[in-house]
Amino acid sequence: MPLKPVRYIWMNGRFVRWEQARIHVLSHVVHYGSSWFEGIRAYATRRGTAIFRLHDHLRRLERSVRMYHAEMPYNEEELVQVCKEVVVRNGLQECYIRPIVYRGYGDLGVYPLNCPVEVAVAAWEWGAYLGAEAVQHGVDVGVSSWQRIASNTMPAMAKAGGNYMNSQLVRIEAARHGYAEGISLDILGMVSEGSGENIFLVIDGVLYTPPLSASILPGVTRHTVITFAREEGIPVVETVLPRGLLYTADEIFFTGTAAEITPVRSVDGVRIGSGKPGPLTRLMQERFYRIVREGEDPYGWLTFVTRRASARLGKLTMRESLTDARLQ
Ligand code: PPE
Repeated sequence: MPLKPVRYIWMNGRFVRWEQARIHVLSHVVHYGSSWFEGIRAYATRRGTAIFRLHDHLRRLERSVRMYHAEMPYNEEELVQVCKEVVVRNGLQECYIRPIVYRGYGDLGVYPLNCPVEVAVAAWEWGAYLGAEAVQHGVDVGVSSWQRIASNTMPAMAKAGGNYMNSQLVRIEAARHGYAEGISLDILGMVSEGSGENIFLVIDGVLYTPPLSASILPGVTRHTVITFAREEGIPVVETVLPRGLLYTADEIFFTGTAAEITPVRSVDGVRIGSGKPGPLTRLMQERFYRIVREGEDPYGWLTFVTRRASARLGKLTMRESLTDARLQ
């Protein structure tokens, strides 16, 4: 999917034209993968455009940065404001928002702490992540020969640029084998996650998902699904899952901001359930779309990007803009 440019990207305190949002080739991040990012979706709900779980994504971003001894130059409230403005100024109704923090230009060599920590927030229209039919009909996936990074190599819990070197290998291999996505096992051979999604298995009415100790990213969508399931009275078990379960589960689905809730139709050519999205997967999708399409928000997960939208809801959640000096 080639990027479709919009007008502005926010970079280090101001909006610049999309084409001008550049960094120096000797920036630390280019050489050593030193970046941390988020992927967030804004939806055109019936009540106006709203960003899904913005605060939770920004909190994870701050933690990712902190794990690498860096400090966020902007606080959560500032970045909330910036994310909203990026959507509004680009006239986007529904989009993907990408805040990225990186070590910039100034010093080179592995030791990173003398480089500036910089921040940019971009947004663009991004359709279905695993193919147009994926959410509806499910995807065919394979177990990767690449294992997921281990707890004592790099923290999988941090959404760091460098981690995605591992994800890229998984994704390339999957594509070579004709799969939409690959599933990584951790170094003990237990199920970990997709290259860009968390994974859930349904077995005899119980929802299983790997724990943080299986080198997963603590996904916001994963948490969303766990919340729904508990409310529905469906038992949720976070535990280590041996590979064999991937071939015998009644249902399997991926969760992620980009992938949303995508059913898995087969693993390594073995059909999952009937080969069609199962009832629990469907229920989770329904609950999810009720929030992001209908704009129902019992959990306070939606941040409406305009005053009108939030006013219509009877709560004026939008603060005054950050000073224009900062955002111009
Ligand atoms: N695991 C990984 C490795 C991952 O990259 C993601 C998100 C998740 C789990 C799910 O996390 P969450 O989005 O909070 O539910 N992957 C993002 C990046 C995809 C990309 O290609 O870039 C995403 O879905 O936005």
